[in-house]
Amino acid sequence: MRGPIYVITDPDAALCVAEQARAAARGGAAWVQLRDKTASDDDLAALVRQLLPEMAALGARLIVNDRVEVALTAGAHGLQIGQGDGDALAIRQRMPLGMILGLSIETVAQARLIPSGVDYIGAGPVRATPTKPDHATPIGFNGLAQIVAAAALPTFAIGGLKPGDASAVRTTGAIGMAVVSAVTRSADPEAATRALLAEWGAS
Ligand code: TZP
Ligand code: MG
Repeated sequence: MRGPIYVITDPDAALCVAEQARAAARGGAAWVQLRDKTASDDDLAALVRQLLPEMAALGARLIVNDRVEVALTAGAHGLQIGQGDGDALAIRQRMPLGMILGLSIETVAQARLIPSGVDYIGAGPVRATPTKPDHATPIGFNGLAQIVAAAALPTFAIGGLKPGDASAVRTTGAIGMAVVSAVTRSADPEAATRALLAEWGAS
């Protein structure tokens, strides 16, 4: 797993999703996730196809949230699934070699039961966040450290993370941080991404 900054797009932010993805990748995000609960599969697949070469040229991996069929048909670099998005092992078996599978983890109990075939986990929310109104109970940095230890997989922290959090995240053993609003709601998403990356490097 390369690169600590993982930016997830928000269809409700001022900048369109494609421009959010480009700004994040230009700012040094190694991971860009398209997360849109309302776009049609066809529209999302078209966006993936459009962005894939651009993300690759900028050194970023393009991950699709939730939509297994979109990720597979459009050939995304990876897929992020949650606890309710289907059987990870069965999904892995449909994925081509080299495609990345991420799983969202909310509790230590879930972290102890990660199916094989998962490449990394997103653990959180660390803090409560309005970006995901239906989120699970926040785990805090202590909970994050427990999940990192239990999962024994590369772990990205997620949920309510802002500038100033890199050192606390790093201390837990997480390999990076995933953010939505800290980048997409910033006046300058590219600069915001670059600042998170610099902070991680200095922490
Ligand atoms: N999963 C857990 S929290 C979250 C997701 C997608 C949203 C994180 O958004 P923000 O704005 O970085 O708190
Ligand atoms: Mg999901």
